[in-house]
Amino acid sequence: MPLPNDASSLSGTLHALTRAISLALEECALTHLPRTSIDLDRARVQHAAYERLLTELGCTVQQLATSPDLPDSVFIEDAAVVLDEIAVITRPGAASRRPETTAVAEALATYRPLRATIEPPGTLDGGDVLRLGRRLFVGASSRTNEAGLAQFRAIVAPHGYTVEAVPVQGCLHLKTAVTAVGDAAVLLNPAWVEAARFARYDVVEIDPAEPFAANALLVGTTVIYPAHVPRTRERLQAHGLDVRLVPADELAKAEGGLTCSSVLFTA
Ligand code: CIR
Repeated sequence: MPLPNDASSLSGTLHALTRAISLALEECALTHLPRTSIDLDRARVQHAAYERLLTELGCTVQQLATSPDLPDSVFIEDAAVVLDEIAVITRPGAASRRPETTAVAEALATYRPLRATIEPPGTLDGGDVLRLGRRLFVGASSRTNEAGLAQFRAIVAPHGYTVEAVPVQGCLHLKTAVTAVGDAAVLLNPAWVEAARFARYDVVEIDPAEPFAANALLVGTTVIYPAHVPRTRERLQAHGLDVRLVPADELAKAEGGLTCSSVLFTA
């Protein structure tokens, strides 16, 4: 099976780390959405469907436990960036999320002996890191600061990655605004990120009626996509992409998309 763009260019087993939904999910951090009530059971059913689809697509899914003091832990992507050679343990921009990284670092120790950690005053959320080949785009967002970005660049440069800072406005993370939908194709909301930054790629724009529709998860050549944004889904399909839908509107109330709920890598 082709490997996921965001995960690795190595051969081996494709792993998806996920994390259980905390009982305290309703106390999640929010930046661009009003707080609304979240149906925990419904969120769990949707998360399980997501994990099942990852399994179906060839991933070995490992779900980490959580606790009531980690409201946002299901959004595991923000705690680490796993590259072929190294795992970078982040220092999330929201202080409430910093304790999430301990268990994620422990789980990754099995797969990536080489690890580095973002240190204060740096902050970096995994949701701000978009990988396209050996190029890493990093969102300058409210969660990732200059010090975090500079540390990240210094960590990954020796492994042959280039880092490009990208301003993000109007949304939480870079990957709320743009994600990979192919080796050289991106899905993008031009209101939140400058499309010209991605001019070297094949760009699919979201339908303007669905601003949160730019977050898709690419696994191999399949695009895992939220069922609640049909207009943009039609655009992806018209582009010839293989799209598989999952229900995702409950975790979306906590400002989570599809990339957020897993860390994908090959080992
Ligand atoms: C937060 O504000 O941190 C969470 N409520 C949502 C995080 C979503 N993660 C992501 O986009 N990578």
